[in-house]
Amino acid sequence: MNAPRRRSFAIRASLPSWRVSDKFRSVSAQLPFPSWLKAHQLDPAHCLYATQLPEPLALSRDALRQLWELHPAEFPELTIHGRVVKAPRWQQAYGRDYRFSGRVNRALPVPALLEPLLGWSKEQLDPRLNGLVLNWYDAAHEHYIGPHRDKTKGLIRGAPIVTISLGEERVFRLRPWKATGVLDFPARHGAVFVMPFETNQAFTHEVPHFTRYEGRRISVTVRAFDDLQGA
Ligand SMILES: O=C(O)CCC(=O)C(=O)O
Repeated sequence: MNAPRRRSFAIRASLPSWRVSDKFRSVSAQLPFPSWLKAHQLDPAHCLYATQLPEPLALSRDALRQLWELHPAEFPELTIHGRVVKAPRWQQAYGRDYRFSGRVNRALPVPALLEPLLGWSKEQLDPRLNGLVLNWYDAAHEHYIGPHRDKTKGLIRGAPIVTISLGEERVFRLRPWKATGVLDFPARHGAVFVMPFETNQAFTHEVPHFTRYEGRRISVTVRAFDDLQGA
């Protein structure tokens, strides 16, 4: 067994400072999202909303280490352009199966550690949110997620996709679908991004790897799975 890596989970508890070009600075919150979410206008019709996880929900270093240990042993397989490849990160669904790229990530029961995050998301953001998908990124393995739009089949139409970042800061990068441009948002420990359904259709999102990274990040994504629709 490997010795624990001391440098993991270096958490910076600073407030977000958004590095989005002035042209796209926050304009206004659009209903139905709560007014305490900060709206970042991406184009005239689409926003990404953001906030910081409330202090009582912030996971301690010990809790983060426990969460890290939950990652599966194997990398999930993806089919990209007809080829089966291993994803460059670990992934696990909790509460609801997650179907993507022709595969099904069979859900495990939601662990007690994650229940407060799901509960908060439902109570504060959208009561339809019902399932979690975690991604574990280890900079030592150059983990990342490439540009993609979340598949909407199996999701409740109109419900947002929530991403909670834990651990090392990364960049959450958006690009307009079939157009040029990049919008970067710092995904710090405790950052919460709320992506409206329509924003997911109009923009890709990704979490790139850069050589400056040396720690570990976990993203807790919260979605509204349509139990009646199934696969
Ligand atoms: O890790 C993240 O912040 C994004 C995860 C993601 O894009 C996904 O699960 O589809």
